[in-house]
Amino acid sequence: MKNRVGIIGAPITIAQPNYGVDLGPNAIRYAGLHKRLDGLNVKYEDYGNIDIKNEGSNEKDPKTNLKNLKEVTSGNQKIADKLKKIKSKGDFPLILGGDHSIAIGTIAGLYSFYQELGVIWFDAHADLNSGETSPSGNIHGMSLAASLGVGHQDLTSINGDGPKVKPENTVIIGARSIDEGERKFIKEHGVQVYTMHDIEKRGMDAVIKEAIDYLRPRVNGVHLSLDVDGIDPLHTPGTGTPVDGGPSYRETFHAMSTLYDSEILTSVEIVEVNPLLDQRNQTAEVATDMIAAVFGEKYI
Ligand code: 6HN
Ligand code: MN
Ligand code: MN
Ligand code: MN
Repeated sequence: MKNRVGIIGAPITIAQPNYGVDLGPNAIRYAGLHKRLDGLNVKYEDYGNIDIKNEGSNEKDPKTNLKNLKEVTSGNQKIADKLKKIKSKGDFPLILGGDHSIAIGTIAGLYSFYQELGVIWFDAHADLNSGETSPSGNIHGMSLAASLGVGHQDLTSINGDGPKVKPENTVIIGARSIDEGERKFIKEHGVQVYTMHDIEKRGMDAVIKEAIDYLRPRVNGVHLSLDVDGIDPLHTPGTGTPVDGGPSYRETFHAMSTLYDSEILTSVEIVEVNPLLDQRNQTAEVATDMIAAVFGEKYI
């Protein structure tokens, strides 16, 4: 990575029900993020955390079936603005969440720079719900749909109306908990999904390489959105919506390392680290290991 890395903490928590995910950015810093980047000779500027107001009623709005829409929207507006600022300086964005709703803001901000943005969504979930389909009303389960232009107008119109990424430029990896409405969405819109079945059958190496080869000719930038619940909760218990049966530490590290080698990424975000649900900050440490891998750390 030749550009300087611009680190931003994006501590939104109210797009899901567990408090503590706002502490994710600092937990990752405490786990040694700066030292790891220093060790890789990666230049960076840490811009600290965006000032987010995490106060909402936490009640589903009976009309929209959404919780805290106004607050999640304004937080993501701030994230989009910050993204634009640091991209204008030429930085490579590294965003630390925060719950997964922050992807709405990061991808909206990136849209100003990449009209053909590719997205790799590494997650146990598809995050393709909307008010109509969501079983929970939690907006962190709707962030990919909103980025694709589907969902409440407030969410889809951050940094300009409409889709910020195309379904054919979107790849989900690691999915194993997909809601009924999300299944329909995938079929209708043609998002590329590698579930755990594909990973089990073909191996992570084949899957990540196919994803890279698929995206490379189609896009002019690739954003990695890494939800730590994508990794098996044996390694990352400190997260709000863990799902058993995910890729191991080894498989995930290999995927990150292969992404580094491919030189395809233009931004990275890591989300859903919740130190209050964790044991001895282990989830932030694993998250930091994965960030190190994606910025070039090798075994030897
Ligand atoms: N995440 N599909 C569930 C929901 O409530 O919509 C879980 C969402 C999890 C969100 O992975 O960021
Ligand atoms: Mn997610
Ligand atoms: Mn998830
Ligand atoms: Mn370690």
